[in-house]
Amino acid sequence: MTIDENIICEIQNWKPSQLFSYGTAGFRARANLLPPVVFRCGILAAARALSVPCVCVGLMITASHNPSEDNGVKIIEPDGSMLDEKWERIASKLINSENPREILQELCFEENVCWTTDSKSIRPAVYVGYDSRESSEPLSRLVEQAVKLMGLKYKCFGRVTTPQLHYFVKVANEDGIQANKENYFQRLSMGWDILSQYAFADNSESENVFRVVDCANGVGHEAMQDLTHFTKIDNIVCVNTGNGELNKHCGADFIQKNTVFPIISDPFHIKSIPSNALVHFCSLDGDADRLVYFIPEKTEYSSLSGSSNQRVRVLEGDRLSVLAAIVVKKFLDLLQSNLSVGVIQTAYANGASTQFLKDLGKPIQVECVSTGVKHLERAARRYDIGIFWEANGHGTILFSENAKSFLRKIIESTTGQKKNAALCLLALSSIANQATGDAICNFVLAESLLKVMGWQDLVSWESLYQDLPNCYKALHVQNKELIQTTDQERKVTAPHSLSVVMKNLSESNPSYRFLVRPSGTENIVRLYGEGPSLPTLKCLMEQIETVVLQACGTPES
Ligand code: G16
Repeated sequence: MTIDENIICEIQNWKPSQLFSYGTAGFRARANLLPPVVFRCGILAAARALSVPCVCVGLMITASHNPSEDNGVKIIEPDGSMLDEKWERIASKLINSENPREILQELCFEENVCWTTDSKSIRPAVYVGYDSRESSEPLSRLVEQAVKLMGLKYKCFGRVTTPQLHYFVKVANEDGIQANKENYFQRLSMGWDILSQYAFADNSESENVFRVVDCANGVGHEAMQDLTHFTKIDNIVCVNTGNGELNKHCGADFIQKNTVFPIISDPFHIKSIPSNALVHFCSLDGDADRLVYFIPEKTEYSSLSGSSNQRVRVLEGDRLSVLAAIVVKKFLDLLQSNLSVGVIQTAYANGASTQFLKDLGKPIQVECVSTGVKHLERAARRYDIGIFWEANGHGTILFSENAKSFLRKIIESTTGQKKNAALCLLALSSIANQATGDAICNFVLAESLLKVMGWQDLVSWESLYQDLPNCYKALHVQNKELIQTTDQERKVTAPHSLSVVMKNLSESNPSYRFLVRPSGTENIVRLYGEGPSLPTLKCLMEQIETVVLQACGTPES
């Protein structure tokens, strides 16, 4: 099939000045380097939409937790999940190619992409959304150009969170409904209302609980505002609503990695909270797909607003997994069901959380997979109910069709406790984003789960188990790609010197565990370790750090 020469010509005009690779969550770089990447991604998203029967695919412009001067682009599959791995490889090839004609032709033969723009048949759409970065809206106009050049429909949702766009794509394809923010929030609200009726009844709320949400000065603030409009959740106080810099000294990634209280750029909000209130603090990241909770060590929180070195204890993704698993199990035990439940973690999960989950026993099964939402999600979908969270706060609970129809049957055929348990589980499936991990949904989810457990403060949740002492480091090196891993990233296979040192250290210190891997979103190597004694751990990690720097080179100053 001949490809329209205009398409070839335009793609050739947009050639990136450096090599890019489709990383953990798409292409990311300084925003000024991205226009050619984004244009070519627009073409690729259109090609993906043409390769399968679908209503639409998605394209999100965001660099999530990365600094405000960065940006990024990622494509969303028709079912709302992350881009298929085969297409990730095609994306990297197309973005870097000197000869895009060849790759486009390959797509005709291998992926059935029909490139003619004069087709009378209904063309699918590319749904586009972007975060609050200054560079995002201008980049979206390049996607529009590319998608229209391909003869596809372009539908822009403007500023939305990444998980909202995943949701819009999923429901447009699978439920055939008009995807919009209203039905996104109505589902959340419906879930909360059902739980309020059937599961919260006996904990006379508490309206002394305040929920302080650090919005990372990102697009999550707009979604939180909509949430307060659509749901009956009381006492939500949003901070870092956009007066300060995106992700700078605030947001989920900053809190999780630094364990300090965020700098709050609009402290007047927090000062209005009564001094005797119980406060749930949590942080979203820049595109609101991650959520972590935290407990400040200092209790006079109203004086914390400007401080940057006040320590906090973080309740990260592992804790959300554990909370979800306990509640799901509690309801399932009432139903005496045979539904399978998997909890999926990565090697960053604290070993104490893994042990706690294993000790919960049937029906909970625990699995470890490589970093990246796509790996966790794929594993979670193998269970009737799949709970997945990365330690950094990405995650959700996925309910299979089998699980939902089982619950519906129980609701129709029983009464009393059993019926209520099924209603509550179905309500959880309406709250948890079924396309991908979502900080806004997870805020409602966590607040619901805490209420189901009857816990007003975060300490009850925290006290479930004690984290093993752990340590995280980000290392700047010359060439992070030299590091290769296997066994869900738990073993290093290259460089040889590093793999030998890590093997020896692990063998001589069996109660310690280490993880070294190149980040797929930043130009760093991530080091994680845990074990019974923090001083020993730090000392062992220093040895690893030295070898990483020797093997991968220290960056040129
Ligand atoms: C992205 C991915 C996550 C991953 C994180 C860090 O998150 O979606 O699955 O855990 O990057 O990845 P890496 O360690 O490879 O840098 P986000 O929130 O930045 O989109």
